[in-house]
Amino acid sequence: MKEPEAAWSVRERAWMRRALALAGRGWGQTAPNPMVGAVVVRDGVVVGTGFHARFGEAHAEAVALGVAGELSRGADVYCTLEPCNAHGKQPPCAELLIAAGVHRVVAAIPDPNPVKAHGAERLRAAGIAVDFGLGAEAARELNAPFLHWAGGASRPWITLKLAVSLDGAIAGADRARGWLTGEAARKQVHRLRAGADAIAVGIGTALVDDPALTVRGVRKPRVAPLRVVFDRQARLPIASRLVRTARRVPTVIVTATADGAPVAALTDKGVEAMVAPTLQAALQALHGRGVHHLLVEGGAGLAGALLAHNLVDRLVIFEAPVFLGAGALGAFSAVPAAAVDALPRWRVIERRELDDDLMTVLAPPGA
Ligand code: AOF
Ligand code: ZN
Repeated sequence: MKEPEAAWSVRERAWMRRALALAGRGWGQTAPNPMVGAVVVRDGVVVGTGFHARFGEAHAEAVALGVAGELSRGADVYCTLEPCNAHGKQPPCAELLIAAGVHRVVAAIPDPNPVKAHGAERLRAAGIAVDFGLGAEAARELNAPFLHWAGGASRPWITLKLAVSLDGAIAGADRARGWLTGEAARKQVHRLRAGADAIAVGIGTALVDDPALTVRGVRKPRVAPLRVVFDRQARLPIASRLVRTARRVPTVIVTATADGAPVAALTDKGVEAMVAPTLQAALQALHGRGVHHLLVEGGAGLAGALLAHNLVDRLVIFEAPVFLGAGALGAFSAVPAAAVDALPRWRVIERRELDDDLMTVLAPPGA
């Protein structure tokens, strides 16, 4: 549902946009908590800004109020999330806002965390006006994995990322893999990785690419994402990069059975074997061990399985201006056939040019 953004003034929207941009500076640092930003405005002037910089550290409102100091009295505060209402690692922001004597709070979305929620009620009881909804769509998008988890989901939020050619392929006829996209797109992939709790590939991709699945060239996340290979028969080579570094970066294979020499050889090198009979069971198991955001990086088989079962929450396509031509491996060749007169349309959330590549972020039909 679209929020009635028009109900807000241009300046209000700008202040919330600023709060959202501030929130984004916590990218990769706040999980399993959300990213939050806050802007304190007094007489039309921004007098304090803040964001939740790292899990366990000060909340956005506390930082922003600290910057504003005495100027907080009578001010309006723009928050990307409802101010919290209970002691956790940090004191309740609602209390800080009341003590600071603010006039009004504008929050993009409610806090779904039952332990911390209802800050708005507390603020209103203290005579502070609270409005919701400004910037809600962007706030929900920024913290989608957190909201998905807090909403009671039993599997991780899943982002499927694929780099494709103009003809929608991920590999040429010889099936050799190489980089299709340029430097800027690659950097964006590493940023995506930094925002995920785990990064997964299918065994086919692991065998052909020998990927490292680590975060490089961007700010390191607070916790290195878990590396996951969907590998029913435990075919991941002992000499692969993933296995060679498994003692340094946690690495899991999802297998059909824990028995047999191949699994034993891998676990001996520090790889964890997660036994799951189905894709759904695997996702549930990953969720159970704290993976709220799973980034899947291919290949075509795993992508097809996820799409066939409606398990993709966001699709991120990096399209490079190249052709892979006849006999190429289509990125979506494993997706079930569809009828042309009833094609559900994906919703475009963002399109961005990255040098001469094009990134498109999509939400599934109906979501
Ligand atoms: C806010 N402002 O900046 C953030 C909030 O353990 P704690 O005390 O850090 O609390 C974490 C919870 O607080 C988190 O799950 C979410 O509900 C809320 N996050 N709330 O008012 C903030 N980061
Ligand atoms: Zn708080």
